[in-house]
Amino acid sequence: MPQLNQQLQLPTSVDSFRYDRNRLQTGIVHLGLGAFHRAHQALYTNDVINLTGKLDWGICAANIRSNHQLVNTLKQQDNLYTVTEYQADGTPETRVCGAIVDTLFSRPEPYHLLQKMADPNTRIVSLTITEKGYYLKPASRELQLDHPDIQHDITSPDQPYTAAGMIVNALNKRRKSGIPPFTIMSCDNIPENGTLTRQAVVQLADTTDPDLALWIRENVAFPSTTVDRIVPATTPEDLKQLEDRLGFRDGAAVITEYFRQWIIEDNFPLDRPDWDLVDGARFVSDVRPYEQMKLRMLNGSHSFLAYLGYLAGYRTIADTISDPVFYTATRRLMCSEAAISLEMPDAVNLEDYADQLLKRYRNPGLKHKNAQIAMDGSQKIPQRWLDTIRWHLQRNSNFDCLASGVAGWMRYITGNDEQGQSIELSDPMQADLQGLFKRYSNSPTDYVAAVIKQETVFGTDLGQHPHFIATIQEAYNRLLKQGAAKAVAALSARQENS
Ligand code: NAI
Ligand code: CS2
Repeated sequence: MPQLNQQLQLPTSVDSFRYDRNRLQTGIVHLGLGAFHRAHQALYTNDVINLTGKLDWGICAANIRSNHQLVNTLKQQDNLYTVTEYQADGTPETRVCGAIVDTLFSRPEPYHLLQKMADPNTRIVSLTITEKGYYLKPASRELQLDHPDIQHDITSPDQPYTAAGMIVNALNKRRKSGIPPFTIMSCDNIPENGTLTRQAVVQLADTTDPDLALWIRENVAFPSTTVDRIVPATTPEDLKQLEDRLGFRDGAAVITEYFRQWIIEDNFPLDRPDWDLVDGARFVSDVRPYEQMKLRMLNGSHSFLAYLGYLAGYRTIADTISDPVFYTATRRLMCSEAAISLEMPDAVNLEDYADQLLKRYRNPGLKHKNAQIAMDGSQKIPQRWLDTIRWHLQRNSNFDCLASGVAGWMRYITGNDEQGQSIELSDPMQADLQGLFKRYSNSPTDYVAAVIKQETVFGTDLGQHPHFIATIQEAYNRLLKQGAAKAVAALSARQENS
């Protein structure tokens, strides 16, 4: 079976880039070369280059922690890969993305990556390093200064491990050589992702070089972005299916939906590609309303479906949402609990947004695993659920669906499902959380109270809030007694004003 590379004659059904890729220069260094970057920012950039013919925004994409194999695969394929987009009816369309010109893996030696970041042609450093890659405490959003990886970057700033450490090092090089700083663009699902990235970078720089920290604060742009496109992890079965359909092998293929959206704060002192020439991308002065809408309605309902759906025996979002009680409860979470907490510009209709999301979740082409979304819950739930719950607590209004979500997460992280089968967990706080479960295994009420006392996730307020604690304890006990399917059925049957 032939492999995708620059020499391969593509079948006519596969669209490709229309620019002279050999002349493409690197203008962007991306950290976190995962599925999402390939299906979103890299493809947007590819499409802009197609439209404008400007060849100075090629991407050097790097992994700094995991996914070394992907870097090797892309190198073997001349950094080419396919993106398969599924229409809502399940029809796939495949095209080749050419925007990535170089790929790097930074361990054990970050020298080449740091040089690339310090290069004057690099004008943007973008990030999709997952929520935990920022090393911020999820509730207080302070840098975890005592984390071993951050400690490493404080004591060995020339051999950094973390994205913040790499950025501090490269900005220092540029400052010393009189090269203007690159713009740093986070594309992760964290609130005010530009502001939080700045917080991590400045706080880290401050520990070793306060002058540099001040210079970063005054000179470096950290635009926030809201990103949206559902991109499940590609499975070996996906690759095999593609191979059978296309007649060539692509070990770096990504599968996604047709929908894509990118709302970007327009703050790029060294310029940027005109991403807004492509459908779904927009430059704005303030992304916050869109970001809250997306985090609370999309990501909030995703996590609800992931934990409770998994416990009820479903393995993918599409399967979970095809159960009518999950559909109704999820719509209720979106419209009656999340949407009412949002203040949006007039043109945005949140009921339409909810219905569009529910349609996207049903896409038969996407096998988005509940277990993938369930990962790293301790880093995700503050922005997806807890801020909305605080809104309800202030108004004494109903948040039963969100409370069931929190209870579902607490049940999921015990590591065993409702049939007693073990769940493969992945969360940076896993050891602490499992420790609490073992300690309070005889008392669900104490277990719930002890988890809520974790200030890293729940802040200093929720652990002191009797109504919050009682509501989650009740939801957790209901889940233990009835199981997830019945608990969700009860949510879906509830009268709107009860
Ligand atoms: P992925 O698993 O394919 O890639 C994760 C990337 O993060 C890898 O490159 C990995 O090396 C890197 N990473 C993990 N931990 C890190 C750390 N501590 N420091 C530095 N890098 C680290 O995941 P995918 O799909 O690319 O998603 C990544 C992020 O993109 C998500 O966490 C989310 O914030 C954002 N995103 C993802 C969407 C999706 O549907 N997949 C859609 C919207 C946003
Ligand atoms: C998902 C998101 O993995 C998760 O936690 O909720 O990555 C989701 O697919 C995207 O935010 C959609 O834009």
